[in-house]
Amino acid sequence: MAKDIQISSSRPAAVKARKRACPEPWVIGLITFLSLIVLAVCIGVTVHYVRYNHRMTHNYYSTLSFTSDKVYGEFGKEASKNFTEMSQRIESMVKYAFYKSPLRGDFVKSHIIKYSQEEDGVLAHMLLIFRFRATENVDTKNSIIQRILHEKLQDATGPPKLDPASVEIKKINKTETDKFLNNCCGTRRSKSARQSVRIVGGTEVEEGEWPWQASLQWDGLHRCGASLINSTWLLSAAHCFTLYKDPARWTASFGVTIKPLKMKQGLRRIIVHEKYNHSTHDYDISLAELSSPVPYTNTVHRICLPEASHEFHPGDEMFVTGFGARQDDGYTQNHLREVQVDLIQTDICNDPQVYNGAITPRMLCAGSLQGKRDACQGDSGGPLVSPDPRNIWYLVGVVSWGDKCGQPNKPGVYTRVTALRDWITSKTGI
Ligand code: 4AZ
Repeated sequence: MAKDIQISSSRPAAVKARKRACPEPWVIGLITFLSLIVLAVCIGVTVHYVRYNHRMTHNYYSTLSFTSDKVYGEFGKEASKNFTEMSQRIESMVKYAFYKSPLRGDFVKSHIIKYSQEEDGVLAHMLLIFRFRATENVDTKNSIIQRILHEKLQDATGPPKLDPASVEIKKINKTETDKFLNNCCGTRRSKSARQSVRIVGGTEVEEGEWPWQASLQWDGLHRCGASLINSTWLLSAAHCFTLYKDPARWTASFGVTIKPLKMKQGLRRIIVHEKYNHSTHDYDISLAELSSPVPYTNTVHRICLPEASHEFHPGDEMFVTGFGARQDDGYTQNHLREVQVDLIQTDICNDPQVYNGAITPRMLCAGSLQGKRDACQGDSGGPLVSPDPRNIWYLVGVVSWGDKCGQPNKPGVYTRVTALRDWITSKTGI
């Protein structure tokens, strides 16, 4: 009986609830219709936003003639101080010209790749890089760029004295642009937004970040680092070759991993500095000639050598890279690593509690007096590098020696490239 009462009293309520939960078909239709409209509008807005904001890189090869109080011979040599200063001046004049123009939001940078001598002046050869919106008509850009340079460079204050009317522009593709950049020394591709954590205390790098880094291998086993200074010469440390002298058993590999390697080359000749002293580590420098030239690519190309008179200063940005151990007595690493180091003044490095006078004029110290950031076994011969204001990278030092790795007051000691710059020229013509 109680059961009957329950059934009869609850059934009408359930029916009512079901009726309320089920909307009319036309309401369902309306909701679906409105949802589709909202979705279509969202997709439309997103597509428009992406299309409007998506930018494509466009590259141009441009020449510009100018005169200067300096003669061509003073600045025509790539990686010289005068080359850098002249390039910086012209690049900033060009940048300023675009900043005052309707293309200010599209201009990325200009990059001088070389100079050539003309009858009544000098021709600067440069790459111009823009990022245009996908919606823009790029066919008309050549003439706009040319006109802006004609007009806006008129009032650029020198020296040098530019001839804006001489500007010529040619659109080039990415492959051609890369080829020009890879032929220049010390260029790097901008790295992706990877956190730069800071060998000992370092971090693994991406392909192409340090394109001049080589691994020197004896019978296929990594022994030392080296730097590519042109398509046939590697610069390394003398001590890498003290026990192993036969070039036929050495190979040089390129790329961020030892296995698999990106490119491999045999050695034809090894030149060790005549004054290399094994016990003091003085003149710890060597040259290795490759059996055939390496073709330059985005991931394999040369570093610039500083002039003998160039001075690096504490506070300059510097990195050391290598496949060496992560700690004293550790293992060779299969993946290339980098670590940021500080240049340490020689008088501080020669302090009694540091290296007590062992640092000669052919050496420099870099790392940290607190320890941790350092090169280690297996990094020897590899590069210590620093960028100039144009972000072109120079070889400052060659990993040479140190008291263990990453110890406080025992920074890494490097062969000072500027001190042996003329020796490098005498052997290679570079
Ligand atoms: C080495 O034995 C070595 N901490 C290289 C660099 C340093 C120490 C040792 C610097 O190849």
